[in-house]
Amino acid sequence: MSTVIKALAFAFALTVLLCAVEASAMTAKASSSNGARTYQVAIRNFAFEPGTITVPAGATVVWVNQDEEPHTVTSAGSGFASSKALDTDDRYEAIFSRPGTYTYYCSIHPHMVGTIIVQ
Ligand SMILES: [Cu+2]
Repeated sequence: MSTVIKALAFAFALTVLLCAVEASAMTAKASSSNGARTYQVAIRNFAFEPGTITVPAGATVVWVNQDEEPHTVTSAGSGFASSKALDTDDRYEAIFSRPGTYTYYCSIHPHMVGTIIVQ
């Protein structure tokens, strides 16, 4: 194979690869903007902030532990799945598809409580 043909083959392969990467990036963007909304709750200074949030049905709630101590997001009922212990900067997500009031607490520090109201 001549050097020119090799160079052309490489350029073609690179173009195909870049197109594939771009296509997958577009797919990821489309799937994250399909109407579902994400709400963040910080875990900071041994408290959930905000302590109570109201979200639409289908929303995703993301907790982020900003403390140096581990915390959990533990459902007070069976309304949603509880987290494991979250270390500093760990995130935990839950999707709330049904309207209702969901209370939760930290199993390590049970005085830490929070409420998700799903409308
Ligand atoms: Cu805690």
